[in-house]
Amino acid sequence: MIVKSAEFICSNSQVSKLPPPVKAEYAFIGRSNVGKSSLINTLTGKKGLAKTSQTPGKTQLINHFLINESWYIVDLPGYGYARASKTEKAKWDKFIHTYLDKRESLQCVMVLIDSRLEPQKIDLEFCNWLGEKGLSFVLVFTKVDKQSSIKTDQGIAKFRKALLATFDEMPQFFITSSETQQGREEILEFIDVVNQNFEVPVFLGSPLERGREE
Ligand SMILES: Nc1nc2c(ncn2[C@@H]2O[C@H](COP(=O)(O)OP(=O)(O)OP(=O)(O)O)[C@@H](O)[C@H]2O)c(=O)[nH]1
Ligand SMILES: [Mg+2]
Repeated sequence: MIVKSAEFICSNSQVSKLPPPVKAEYAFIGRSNVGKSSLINTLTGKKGLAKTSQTPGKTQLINHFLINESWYIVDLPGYGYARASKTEKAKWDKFIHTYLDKRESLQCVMVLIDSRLEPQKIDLEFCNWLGEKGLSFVLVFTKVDKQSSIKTDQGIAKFRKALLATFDEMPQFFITSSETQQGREEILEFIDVVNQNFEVPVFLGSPLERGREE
């Protein structure tokens, strides 16, 4: 897919104020500092589109970016920020879980995993939560430019092993670097295919009041 346009639409702290759920949407989520905002800039080819920072906890709101005037990328605040208080963490959980669980136009959750780290409990727990909710997700291993491809493969094998404790199979995954653009085409191609099957959800009541049918 060629990205012809990418524009910032809105930042939200309330799920009730999101844009109408009438366009296919892809949420980028993962631990604080994993590289969500950087990957969004790489995918869109716009350097300053999503704000990045060396300090974890930069993205605090749900940010919508409209791509090619037809689908959304959503940048979410990172989870597992060590210095966040218990209250802040609980607030994050509620806010993000409500968004993920209720957003009818959400096509796929892109779960970013730092390729250099041992499998992290918080990432596995988050994948398990997505699995329990029946939400589609893929894994995106980030920052692979920082190590050899052998190390990356070993890291992915470890993550796969940890995930298979609760899942029957490894979800689809991508190997990426925002430095070298590795994985960019593959992710855009994946989104392109999913977009082609998108149908605008039919609402019976207010979309935000109606729970997802289990
Ligand atoms: N070498 C390298 N550095 C990266 C890559 N992706 C991100 N970074 C760096 O990692 C840091 C965090 O990147 P962000 O994109 O802001 O991370 P984030 O996940 O959006 O962080 P929060 O918004 O705080 O949750 C920045 O210093 C980036 O330059 C990558 O693929 N390779
Ligand atoms: Mg960010």
